[in-house]
Amino acid sequence: MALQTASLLRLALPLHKEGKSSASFKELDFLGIPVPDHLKAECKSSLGVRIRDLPLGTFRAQTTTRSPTKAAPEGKKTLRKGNVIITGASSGLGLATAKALAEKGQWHVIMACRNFLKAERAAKSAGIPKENYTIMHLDLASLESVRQFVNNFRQSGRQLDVLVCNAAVYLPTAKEPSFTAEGFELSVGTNHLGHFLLSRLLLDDIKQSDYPAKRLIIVGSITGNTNTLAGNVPPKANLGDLRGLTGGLNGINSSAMIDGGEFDGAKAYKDSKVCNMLTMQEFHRRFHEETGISFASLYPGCIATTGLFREHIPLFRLLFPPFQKYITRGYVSEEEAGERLAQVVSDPSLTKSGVYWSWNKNSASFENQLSKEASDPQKAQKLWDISEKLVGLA
Ligand code: LMG
Ligand code: NDP
Ligand code: PMR
Repeated sequence: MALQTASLLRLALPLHKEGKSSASFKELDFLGIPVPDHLKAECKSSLGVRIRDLPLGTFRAQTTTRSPTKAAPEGKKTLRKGNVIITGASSGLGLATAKALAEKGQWHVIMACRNFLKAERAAKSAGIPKENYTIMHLDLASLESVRQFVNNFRQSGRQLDVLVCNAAVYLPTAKEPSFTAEGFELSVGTNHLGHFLLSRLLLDDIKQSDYPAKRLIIVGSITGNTNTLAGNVPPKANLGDLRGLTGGLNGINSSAMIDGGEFDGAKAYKDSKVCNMLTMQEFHRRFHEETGISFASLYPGCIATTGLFREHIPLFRLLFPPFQKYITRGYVSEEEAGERLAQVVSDPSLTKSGVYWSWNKNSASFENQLSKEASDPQKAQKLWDISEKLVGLA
């Protein structure tokens, strides 16, 4: 631990804005993490580990958009209220986004949640105006429930303008895998396969909407991108040749891990985020031109206080927020992260499709670069084909 502490204190991360994703790893010098040259630490003072030049792990700002929060162009004044489905809106980022959008008054939020009562309480205590939200049951760990949700939504008679795939589980301390109703490892089953089926089914509904800026958004993460320091904290995301996924991720006649390796809950989560980011790009390639829908993913910042870390050890939960606030400076509050995702839903300047959005420390959005694996078109296509089979679409 002393060694780890010393290593951490050497960290300063003057990230190279023009850094390349194909970094050369020369040394194992940070908690056993291979750190590329351009991420190398720089000692500032004995305690004051100073990390310059944020955003950390975001390498290239191709465009920077200072997004006005309330930019409502003249011509859009008569626009009807938009309908947005947000999965996992009962806590954390999803709840904060639901609140940010509902308070704008131009959105009706369908909170798609596995725990109806929890969602109702959360919406009430967040003060979301009653007329601006509806809660509908969705358990992403059951494909049957996903299909049921889609039917229920269709029966509601609402048009669908934007879908936000936000829900996720993270099981970093699990020794053994657990499984969805259909027998897929739970993190990939929920975070990727559940959302894959949901978005495939709802694509038709979004297509039919008459809303001018239709969007499908999937929440990604820095930790799935190995072109960043955060993405190099072990265990690292790696889908390999997808042999475990091809085998059904059931832990019986195939591995529970996408790459066919031994179960590791933290890796399974990061792998699932890679799937989310690959899926968004594959949607873009297949459907953007034909439908005009914008497909996007994002890294909203490190929201170190959310329920995502509920399964981590108590010491981690205690130290992680101050670590992110004062050391990495990657921390963002739930409220701020909610504003960011709300921008991707509704801001007229963030309509570009196929983009992975990130924000710098002044909360200006920019198009970020995905890792080599998370932007590999062959892998995206293979992932799409296997996922279609697993969820019963092919
Ligand atoms: C691993 O554990 C699992 O083993 C693995 O299986 C997998 O699940 C993985 O990716 C998930 O998690 C995680 C963790 C467990 O181990 C670590 O990786 C250690 C890093 C944890 C990161 C958070 C620690 C941050 C500590 C910072 C202290 C905050 C101070 C803020 C004030 C700053 C003022 C300028 O281990 C733990 O969770 C235990 C965590 C103990 C970490 C101790 C590390 C020491 C870092 C020293 C920082 C120096 C700051 C000194 C200031 C002290 C003031 C009190
Ligand atoms: P939370 O745990 O606070 O929120 C996750 C939400 O997902 C909860 O509402 C949870 O429901 C829901 N959920 C979990 N399993 C299912 C399921 N089977 N069916 C339906 N809903 C489910 O975490 P965050 O707000 O932090 O996470 C939101 C998104 O942000 C995730 O995609 C995560 O990967 C991403 N993210 C988070 C970061 C962070 O630092 N926190 C950083 C980068 C990305 P319930 O309330 O019932 O548990
Ligand atoms: Mg990470 C250098 C910046 C940075 C950023 C932006 C994050 C984000 N993390 C950074 C650095 C580090 N983290 C370093 C240097 C370490 C080693 C001390 C470290 C460790 C660490 C752990 C153990 N970090 C973590 C964990 C988790 O369990 C979290 C995780 O991987 O969840 C999948 C996590 C995260 N760090 C982040 C972010 C955003 C997370 C969690 C959320 C997510 O990706 O969805």
